[in-house]
Amino acid sequence: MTPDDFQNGPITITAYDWVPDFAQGFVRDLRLRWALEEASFPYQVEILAQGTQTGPANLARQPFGQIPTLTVGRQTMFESGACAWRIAEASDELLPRGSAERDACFCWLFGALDSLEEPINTVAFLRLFAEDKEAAQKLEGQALAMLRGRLSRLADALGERSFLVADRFTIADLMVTFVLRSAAAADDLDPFPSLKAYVEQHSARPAFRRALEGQMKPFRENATKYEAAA
Ligand SMILES: N[C@@H](CCC(=O)N[C@@H](CS)C(=O)NCC(=O)O)C(=O)O
Repeated sequence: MTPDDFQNGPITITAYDWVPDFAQGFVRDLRLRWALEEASFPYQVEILAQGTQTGPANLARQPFGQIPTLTVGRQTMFESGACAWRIAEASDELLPRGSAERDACFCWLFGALDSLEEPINTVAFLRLFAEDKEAAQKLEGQALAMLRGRLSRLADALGERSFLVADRFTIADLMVTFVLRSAAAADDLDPFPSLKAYVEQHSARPAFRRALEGQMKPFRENATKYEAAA
Protein backbone atom coordinates (compact mmCIF):
# COMPACT_ATOMS: atom_id res chain seq x y z
CA MET A 1 0.00 0.00 0.00
CA THR A 2 1.83 3.12 -1.18
CA PRO A 3 1.05 6.81 -0.70
CA ASP A 4 0.01 6.92 -4.38
CA ASP A 5 -2.60 4.23 -3.75
CA PHE A 6 -4.30 6.59 -1.29
CA GLN A 7 -4.54 9.26 -3.99
CA ASN A 8 -6.08 6.76 -6.42
CA GLY A 9 -8.46 5.12 -3.92
CA PRO A 10 -11.06 3.94 -3.31
CA ILE A 11 -10.50 3.77 0.45
CA THR A 12 -12.85 1.66 2.58
CA ILE A 13 -12.79 0.88 6.28
CA THR A 14 -14.95 -1.50 8.29
CA ALA A 15 -17.00 -0.55 11.34
CA TYR A 16 -19.94 -1.87 13.36
CA ASP A 17 -23.59 -0.97 13.03
CA TRP A 18 -23.93 -0.85 16.81
CA VAL A 19 -22.02 -1.58 20.01
CA PRO A 20 -23.08 -1.42 23.68
CA ASP A 21 -23.05 2.00 25.37
CA PHE A 22 -19.70 1.59 27.15
CA ALA A 23 -17.90 1.08 23.82
CA GLN A 24 -19.62 3.82 21.83
CA GLY A 25 -17.09 6.46 20.82
CA PHE A 26 -14.19 4.12 21.56
CA VAL A 27 -14.41 1.49 18.81
CA ARG A 28 -11.13 1.30 16.94
CA ASP A 29 -12.46 2.20 13.50
CA LEU A 30 -12.45 5.70 15.00
CA ARG A 31 -8.64 5.67 14.82
CA LEU A 32 -8.78 5.20 11.06
CA ARG A 33 -11.67 7.62 10.56
CA TRP A 34 -9.73 10.26 12.52
CA ALA A 35 -6.51 9.71 10.56
CA LEU A 36 -8.37 9.78 7.24
CA GLU A 37 -10.23 12.95 8.26
CA GLU A 38 -6.97 14.65 9.27
CA ALA A 39 -5.44 13.64 5.95
CA SER A 40 -8.56 14.73 4.00
CA PHE A 41 -8.72 11.38 2.20
CA PRO A 42 -12.28 10.56 1.10
CA TYR A 43 -13.36 7.14 2.38
CA GLN A 44 -16.28 4.78 2.55
CA VAL A 45 -17.37 2.74 5.52
CA GLU A 46 -18.54 -0.85 5.20
CA ILE A 47 -20.82 -1.38 8.15
CA LEU A 48 -20.88 -4.87 9.65
CA ALA A 49 -23.95 -6.04 11.53
CA GLN A 50 -23.04 -7.26 15.01
CA GLY A 51 -22.28 -10.99 14.88
CA THR A 52 -21.08 -11.03 11.27
CA GLN A 53 -17.49 -10.11 12.19
CA THR A 54 -16.61 -13.76 12.76
CA GLY A 55 -18.19 -14.89 9.48
CA PRO A 56 -15.99 -16.09 6.63
CA ALA A 57 -16.06 -12.80 4.70
CA ASN A 58 -14.58 -10.81 7.57
CA LEU A 59 -12.22 -13.57 8.73
CA ALA A 60 -10.71 -13.58 5.25
CA ARG A 61 -9.54 -10.01 5.79
CA GLN A 62 -9.26 -9.80 9.59
CA PRO A 63 -7.91 -13.07 11.03
CA PHE A 64 -9.24 -12.36 14.53
CA GLY A 65 -12.78 -11.59 13.36
CA GLN A 66 -12.63 -7.95 14.41
CA ILE A 67 -12.84 -4.49 12.95
CA PRO A 68 -11.35 -2.28 11.65
CA THR A 69 -9.77 -3.11 8.33
CA LEU A 70 -8.49 -0.70 5.73
CA THR A 71 -8.84 -1.40 2.04
CA VAL A 72 -7.08 0.86 -0.44
CA GLY A 73 -7.51 -0.10 -4.07
CA ARG A 74 -7.32 -3.90 -4.01
CA GLN A 75 -5.25 -4.34 -0.86
CA THR A 76 -6.63 -4.84 2.62
CA MET A 77 -4.82 -4.41 5.92
CA PHE A 78 -5.85 -5.20 9.48
CA GLU A 79 -4.64 -3.96 12.92
CA SER A 80 -5.58 -0.35 13.50
CA GLY A 81 -2.00 0.66 14.35
CA ALA A 82 -0.61 -0.70 11.09
CA CYS A 83 -3.47 0.85 9.11
CA ALA A 84 -3.09 4.22 10.83
CA TRP A 85 0.63 4.20 10.09
CA ARG A 86 0.02 3.62 6.38
CA ILE A 87 -2.50 6.46 6.31
CA ALA A 88 0.01 8.70 8.08
CA GLU A 89 2.76 7.82 5.60
CA ALA A 90 0.51 8.94 2.79
CA SER A 91 -0.12 12.41 4.21
CA ASP A 92 1.99 15.36 5.30
CA GLU A 93 -0.79 16.20 7.75
CA LEU A 94 0.15 13.34 10.06
CA LEU A 95 3.89 12.81 9.60
CA PRO A 96 6.76 15.27 9.40
CA ARG A 97 9.24 14.87 6.54
CA GLY A 98 12.42 14.40 8.61
CA SER A 99 13.43 10.79 9.15
CA ALA A 100 14.30 11.24 12.85
CA GLU A 101 10.88 12.77 13.49
CA ARG A 102 9.14 10.03 11.52
CA ASP A 103 10.97 7.43 13.56
CA ALA A 104 9.94 9.20 16.77
CA CYS A 105 6.31 9.06 15.57
CA PHE A 106 6.71 5.33 14.85
CA CYS A 107 8.03 4.78 18.39
CA TRP A 108 5.09 6.67 19.91
CA LEU A 109 2.60 4.74 17.81
CA PHE A 110 3.93 1.51 19.29
CA GLY A 111 4.24 3.18 22.69
CA ALA A 112 0.53 4.06 22.56
CA LEU A 113 -0.56 0.56 21.59
CA ASP A 114 1.82 -1.38 23.79
CA SER A 115 3.16 0.57 26.76
CA LEU A 116 -0.01 2.65 27.33
CA GLU A 117 -3.00 0.78 25.94
CA GLU A 118 -2.00 -2.49 27.53
CA PRO A 119 -2.16 -1.28 31.18
CA ILE A 120 -5.25 0.84 30.39
CA ASN A 121 -7.01 -2.25 29.03
CA THR A 122 -5.89 -4.39 31.96
CA VAL A 123 -7.45 -1.97 34.45
CA ALA A 124 -10.63 -1.74 32.33
CA PHE A 125 -10.83 -5.53 32.12
CA LEU A 126 -10.55 -5.92 35.89
CA ARG A 127 -13.21 -3.28 36.47
CA LEU A 128 -15.70 -4.24 33.81
CA PHE A 129 -15.31 -7.79 32.59
CA ALA A 130 -13.54 -10.00 35.13
CA GLU A 131 -15.94 -12.70 36.32
CA ASP A 132 -14.31 -13.21 39.71
CA LYS A 133 -15.03 -9.76 41.13
CA GLU A 134 -13.22 -10.45 44.40
CA ALA A 135 -10.02 -11.51 42.64
CA ALA A 136 -10.34 -8.57 40.24
CA GLN A 137 -10.62 -6.10 43.10
CA LYS A 138 -7.44 -7.47 44.66
CA LEU A 139 -5.53 -7.05 41.40
CA GLU A 140 -6.95 -3.68 40.45
CA GLY A 141 -4.73 -1.70 42.83
CA GLN A 142 -1.59 -3.32 41.42
CA ALA A 143 -2.71 -2.80 37.83
CA LEU A 144 -3.64 0.80 38.55
CA ALA A 145 -0.23 1.44 40.13
CA MET A 146 1.43 0.15 36.98
CA LEU A 147 -0.81 2.34 34.81
CA ARG A 148 -0.08 5.40 36.95
CA GLY A 149 3.64 4.74 36.56
CA ARG A 150 3.29 4.75 32.78
CA LEU A 151 1.10 7.86 32.81
CA SER A 152 3.58 9.63 35.03
CA ARG A 153 6.45 8.84 32.61
CA LEU A 154 4.30 10.04 29.72
CA ALA A 155 3.51 13.29 31.54
CA ASP A 156 7.26 13.79 32.09
CA ALA A 157 8.01 13.13 28.42
CA LEU A 158 5.31 15.55 27.27
CA GLY A 159 6.26 18.26 29.75
CA GLU A 160 4.55 21.57 29.01
CA ARG A 161 4.15 20.76 25.33
CA SER A 162 0.95 19.99 23.42
CA PHE A 163 2.61 17.63 20.95
CA LEU A 164 4.88 14.63 21.35
CA VAL A 165 6.96 15.11 18.19
CA ALA A 166 8.10 18.07 16.12
CA ASP A 167 5.93 20.70 17.82
CA ARG A 168 2.95 19.84 15.62
CA PHE A 169 0.09 17.35 15.55
CA THR A 170 1.18 13.98 14.23
CA ILE A 171 0.03 10.37 14.16
CA ALA A 172 1.86 10.05 17.51
CA ASP A 173 -0.58 12.47 19.15
CA LEU A 174 -3.52 10.86 17.39
CA MET A 175 -2.76 7.40 18.72
CA VAL A 176 -1.66 8.46 22.20
CA THR A 177 -4.75 10.67 22.56
CA PHE A 178 -6.97 7.84 21.39
CA VAL A 179 -5.74 5.35 23.95
CA LEU A 180 -5.72 7.95 26.74
CA ARG A 181 -9.40 8.76 26.09
CA SER A 182 -10.43 5.49 27.76
CA ALA A 183 -8.34 6.35 30.84
CA ALA A 184 -9.84 9.85 30.85
CA ALA A 185 -13.38 8.44 30.68
CA ALA A 186 -12.60 6.29 33.73
CA ASP A 187 -11.18 9.35 35.59
CA ASP A 188 -7.73 7.75 35.66
CA LEU A 189 -6.18 10.90 34.19
CA ASP A 190 -7.38 13.04 37.11
CA PRO A 191 -3.98 12.90 38.84
CA PHE A 192 -2.35 14.03 35.57
CA PRO A 193 -3.79 17.45 34.61
CA SER A 194 -1.36 17.93 31.70
CA LEU A 195 -2.48 14.63 30.15
CA LYS A 196 -6.13 15.53 30.70
CA ALA A 197 -5.56 18.85 28.94
CA TYR A 198 -3.68 17.08 26.12
CA VAL A 199 -6.60 14.70 25.51
CA GLU A 200 -9.16 17.50 25.67
CA GLN A 201 -7.18 19.65 23.25
CA HIS A 202 -6.73 16.97 20.60
CA SER A 203 -10.23 15.53 21.00
CA ALA A 204 -11.56 18.98 20.13
CA ARG A 205 -9.96 18.86 16.68
CA PRO A 206 -12.58 19.18 13.92
CA ALA A 207 -11.29 16.00 12.23
CA PHE A 208 -11.85 14.05 15.44
CA ARG A 209 -15.35 15.47 15.89
CA ARG A 210 -16.28 14.47 12.31
CA ALA A 211 -14.84 11.00 12.83
CA LEU A 212 -16.71 10.56 16.10
CA GLU A 213 -20.00 11.62 14.54
CA GLY A 214 -19.35 9.12 11.72
CA GLN A 215 -18.98 6.31 14.24
CA MET A 216 -21.95 7.33 16.39
CA LYS A 217 -24.50 7.83 13.58
CA PRO A 218 -25.16 4.14 12.83
CA PHE A 219 -25.24 3.39 16.57
CA ARG A 220 -28.11 5.86 16.98
CA GLU A 221 -29.90 4.53 13.90
CA ASN A 222 -29.66 0.90 15.01
CA ALA A 223 -30.19 1.32 18.76
CA THR A 224 -33.86 0.34 18.71
CA LYS A 225 -33.17 -2.86 16.77
CA TYR A 226 -30.46 -4.07 19.17
CA GLU A 227 -32.12 -2.88 22.34
CA ALA A 228 -35.34 -4.64 21.33
CA ALA A 229 -33.40 -7.88 20.76
CA ALA A 230 -31.67 -7.69 24.18
N1 LIG B 1 -5.55 -4.97 17.85
C1 LIG B 1 -6.74 -4.81 17.05
C2 LIG B 1 -7.93 -4.87 17.96
C3 LIG B 1 -9.22 -4.75 17.19
C4 LIG B 1 -10.40 -4.85 18.13
O1 LIG B 1 -10.27 -5.12 19.33
N2 LIG B 1 -11.58 -4.62 17.56
C5 LIG B 1 -12.76 -4.69 18.36
C6 LIG B 1 -13.56 -3.41 18.23
S1 LIG B 1 -12.66 -2.08 18.94
C7 LIG B 1 -13.62 -5.82 17.84
O2 LIG B 1 -13.91 -5.91 16.67
N3 LIG B 1 -14.02 -6.68 18.77
C8 LIG B 1 -14.87 -7.78 18.48
C9 LIG B 1 -14.29 -9.06 18.90
O3 LIG B 1 -13.13 -9.09 19.33
O4 LIG B 1 -15.01 -10.02 18.79
C10 LIG B 1 -6.67 -3.47 16.31
O5 LIG B 1 -6.10 -2.52 16.87
O6 LIG B 1 -7.18 -3.38 15.18
